[in-house]
Amino acid sequence: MTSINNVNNMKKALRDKLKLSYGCSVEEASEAQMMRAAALVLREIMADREISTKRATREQQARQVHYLSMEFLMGRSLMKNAYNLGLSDTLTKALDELGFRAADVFEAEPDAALGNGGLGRLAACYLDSLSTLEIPATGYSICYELGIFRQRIVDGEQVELPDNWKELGSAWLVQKPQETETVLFGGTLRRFMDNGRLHVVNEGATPVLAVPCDMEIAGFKTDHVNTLRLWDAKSPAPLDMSLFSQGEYLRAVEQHAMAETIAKVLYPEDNHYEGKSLRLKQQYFFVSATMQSIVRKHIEVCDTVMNFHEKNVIQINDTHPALVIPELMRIFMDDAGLEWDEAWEITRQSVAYTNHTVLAEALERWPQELVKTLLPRIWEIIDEIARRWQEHVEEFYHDGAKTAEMAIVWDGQVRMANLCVAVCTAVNGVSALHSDILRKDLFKDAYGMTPEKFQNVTNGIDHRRWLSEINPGLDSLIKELAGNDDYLMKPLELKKLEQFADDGAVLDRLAEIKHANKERLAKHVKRASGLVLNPDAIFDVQAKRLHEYKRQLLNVLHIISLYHELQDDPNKEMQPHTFLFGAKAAPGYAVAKRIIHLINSLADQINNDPICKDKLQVKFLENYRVSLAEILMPASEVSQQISLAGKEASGTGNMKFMMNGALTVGTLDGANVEMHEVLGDENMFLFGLHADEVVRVKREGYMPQMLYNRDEKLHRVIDQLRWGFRDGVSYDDLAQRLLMNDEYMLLQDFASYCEAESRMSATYADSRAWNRMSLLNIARSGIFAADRAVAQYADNIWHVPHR
Ligand code: 26Q
Repeated sequence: MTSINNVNNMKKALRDKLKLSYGCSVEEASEAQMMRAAALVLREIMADREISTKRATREQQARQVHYLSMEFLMGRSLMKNAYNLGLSDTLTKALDELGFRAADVFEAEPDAALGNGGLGRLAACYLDSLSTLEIPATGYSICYELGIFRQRIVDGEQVELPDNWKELGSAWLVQKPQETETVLFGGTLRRFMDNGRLHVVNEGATPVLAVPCDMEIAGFKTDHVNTLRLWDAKSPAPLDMSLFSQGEYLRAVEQHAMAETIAKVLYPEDNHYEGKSLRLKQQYFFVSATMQSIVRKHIEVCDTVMNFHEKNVIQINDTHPALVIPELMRIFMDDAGLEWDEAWEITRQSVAYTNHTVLAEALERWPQELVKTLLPRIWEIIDEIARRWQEHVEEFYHDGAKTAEMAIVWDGQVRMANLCVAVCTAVNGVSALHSDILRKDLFKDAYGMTPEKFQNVTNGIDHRRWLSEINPGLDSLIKELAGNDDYLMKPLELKKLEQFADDGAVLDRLAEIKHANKERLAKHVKRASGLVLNPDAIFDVQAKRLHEYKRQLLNVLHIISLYHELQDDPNKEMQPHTFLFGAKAAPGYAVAKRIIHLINSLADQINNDPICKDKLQVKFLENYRVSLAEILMPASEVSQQISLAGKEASGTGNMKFMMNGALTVGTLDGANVEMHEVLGDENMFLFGLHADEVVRVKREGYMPQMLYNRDEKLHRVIDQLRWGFRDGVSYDDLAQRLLMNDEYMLLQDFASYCEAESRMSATYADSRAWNRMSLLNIARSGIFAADRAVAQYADNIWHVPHR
């Protein structure tokens, strides 16, 4: 292998790859071709290291982590891999010298958007830390042909387009057909005795082939390279005519149809469960392929499954891969010949579960009949686990209500969260408050039985990507002030910045960096939509999936009230304010789509009203995604984290904003609580009810109409929704929703929110105070690094050593 250590041999390697895979010269190559050539150059380095890493793991028989997730929201990889391999400057220079604009080559890479939002992006950040901390680990998911849809805004409304990413994005994927697994669906069970043992076989099942597409995951400042294994679905039977003549026509077509659809598309719902049979097929497909592959490799090394739990730990990312539990039992009993009790002990000690939501509508409950027909053997095993669990609970509590609450199978449904809680060795939430709610509310009875199972691991983000890579100005300043780049491996070193909190020159430079990043974003927005953002206005940003509990609508209500103030007094002195939104709505979530339309109607009104000139702007950024977040975060000054307290499990966008120096306007929800712990009241803008107050007010009877009648400003804002704006669209439906029910208590928190926003604006006017707060936010953001979170999983849940 060519070792690449300078610009010249990088240039040569790029030329060679272009020649080999496209038969073209540098002069003839497009940006996309150059991007793929660069990917090949880096992959060659990573492939060698991946092989060595695997060999070392095998030889040491080290305990391995298997991170199962229906989503990995990877985004782009070229810059990331170059960065981790210590080659980003070399690559950038080489591309420049070959006559390319390096930025254009990086931008030619499509996002690998195999996820909806927080949960998927978290999995991607953790892969980076797993490699960097030198933990032997593999991620597993589905190689969806279509990632999260591309969003277009047409006449103010969201339109979904297919995200065909693989054509160009497959630069990072290596097919491993020799490691194909077969997954069985349907069929009927037959039992027979042989050698005094009961055997179970599935006859007439529909097989689907699972073909691995692997992606190498390089760590930072290490040769350790892990793998992300994405399973592609293929039909075992080619649709050929010879089969038809044998009367196998329907069977062949069915097999094909099944294989064709399974890996077709990522479900675009986020924090919402729908009992679609294709979704269940996807889950079992990737879980079964993964577990067969893991057990096979384990036996190759250890010759027995009896020590499986000592050498492997399976992390279940939300309940979506929960079928690993019955699938492992099935493999141990039906394939490896263990008895129930043996299989149970090994399974139990191998699995750990992370919960990511407490919203009732997001908890998976599969119809028992669906599980039974699609996965007959899995159903039997679940049913038996459920029966034994129920016995155990009855024995412990002697309380029918609790038995019902905690049941795994109840009322014709399989409750996946209860299955995970009953079986797993560890159950964790993703922020202090969220883990507390799991213990005291959602899983309180299970907590009463096994309190030691319940843990917290507050989420973290890949700070190398989300600060160093995407905000080079800030990265340089930090390194210069520290005199080293230690923060890259030790994020808590950011703390050292605090000594510059009162250094005017440093604060000025921080402000300059932010301003330059704002101009960069403004340029991007101008190119994409024509709107000219005012770079001297506060960039006040809410970027996250659109969901009622996240309360984008509360943000809108406040903007309308500011607009009213301007209408009442067009000469009013006010801090210029630019509100930015980025959000995808699930295609079937009508209310969320209405809110997007509303934001666009409001933007149209405000951006075209002369009284708002140089004072107020609103912009909905189309197609929010990882690569857009990478431009947005460094340019943001205010981070909106305004969910109703108790609803947002953690949030991770909040951490990205903070790390890039934005100040938070937020409720005490999710990880905002930990942010508040390190920042204090004086370095963020808190408002709204606390989680326990939400519960109390709801219990005592919440009456949004009273608030509407009592608060004049609020009254006028709600009425404005009814009349709508200059495009003539009425939002009476949204107004009614707030007045009649207001499930997420927007009206309750409205006054407090307006007050926090005006405190924030007043602070912004004092740029010295603002920049000081911004610096302290960056300095104290180190605890939100994924390295810290993954180290906690390693120490407390997986029990594996790490760097
Ligand atoms: C389930 C069944 C059928 C179809 C779709 C789904 C589904 C898909 C995605 C359910 C939930 C999700 C995603 C949830 C999610 O992203 N949760 C977020 O996880 C983050 C990482 O822990 C937290 O920071 C956020 O607070 C949480 O909302």
